[in-house]
Amino acid sequence: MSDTLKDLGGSLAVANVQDLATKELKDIPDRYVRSELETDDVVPIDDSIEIPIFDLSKLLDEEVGNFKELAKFHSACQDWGFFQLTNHGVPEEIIEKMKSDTKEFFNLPLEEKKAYGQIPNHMEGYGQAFVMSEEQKLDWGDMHFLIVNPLINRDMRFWPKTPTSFRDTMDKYTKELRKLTIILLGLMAKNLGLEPEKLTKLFEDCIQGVRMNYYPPCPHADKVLGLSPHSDGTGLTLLIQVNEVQGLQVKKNAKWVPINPIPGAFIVNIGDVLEIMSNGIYKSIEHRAVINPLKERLSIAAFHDAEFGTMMGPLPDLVKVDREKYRTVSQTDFFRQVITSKLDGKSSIELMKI
Ligand SMILES: O=C(O)CCC(=O)C(=O)O
Repeated sequence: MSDTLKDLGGSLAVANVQDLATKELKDIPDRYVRSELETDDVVPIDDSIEIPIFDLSKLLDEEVGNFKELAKFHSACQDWGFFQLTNHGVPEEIIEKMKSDTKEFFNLPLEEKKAYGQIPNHMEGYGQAFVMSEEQKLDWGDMHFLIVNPLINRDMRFWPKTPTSFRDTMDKYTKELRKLTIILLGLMAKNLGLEPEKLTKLFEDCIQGVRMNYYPPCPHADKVLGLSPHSDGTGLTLLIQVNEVQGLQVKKNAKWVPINPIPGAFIVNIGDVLEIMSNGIYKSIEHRAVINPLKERLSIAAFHDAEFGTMMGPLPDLVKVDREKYRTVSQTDFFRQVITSKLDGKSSIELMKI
């Protein structure tokens, strides 16, 4: 059994998009042009459809009687797989520092960032994600990915030294997010009719990875995608936008619904691992990032996965009450499948379905 994500696979090296965007391109290189955007159905941003919003203090307030709120939370995890979370308890100054350090990192000269570049067959570092073939369409964005927890799995070669506060900021930020993840999983477990520890103990020393995304503006924004449609091949994702540029969209009833982030809130989503563990009661939802024609956009996604060595399959208590809907595989096999596939909607989890 693997206790590392090293050498499970990596992405092919492709052009740096931040750099490409500084060149006065007459036309967008063909590999970035996404013809599907011409026919995709996108819900207007001012439409009344929006992902559910929860106030964590209300979800936790047993004195006031949080049954109704918890019931709404359960439905949101079943129907949307996405929600915004306010009053989450993560100190604002830690979030703001994480945002400013991330911004400063992407503002470094290219050569400095490349010192933390991806290496073959490995998923961490600065570069692009999930490029598996020379023919594959490319995303209009760069990213920097780090494994942050378990602490022993940190590979400091990829951790920026500039800004000088980056390492400490990342440490503080992700510690807060691990605590928040356990709180949310405890609520989900209760809603699934489980003793909370049946789920939370699997995530105690969770595998936590952070992807910082940088999407440069593009004069042909309607032709490119910042991040291809995908569901997260992990447990729970907590995302913040670094600046106020909209770009995240989730798929609901075959339409793309833009998310309007609430300042200070986390955007939370269920990943494939929670869909599998909940035996399909909760859903991981396809999402993507679009590009702004004039402004850069930055986001920080923190992924939380069960501890190393956890088998990937439905929780035993849930298959006592319903037929088993997903296969159970080793975590290494599961991760290898996720890491070595291009982002393609919910294709990875489809392979797990019985
Ligand atoms: O940039 C965004 O808003 C989406 C990021 C995302 O989905 C990811 O990093 O997996």
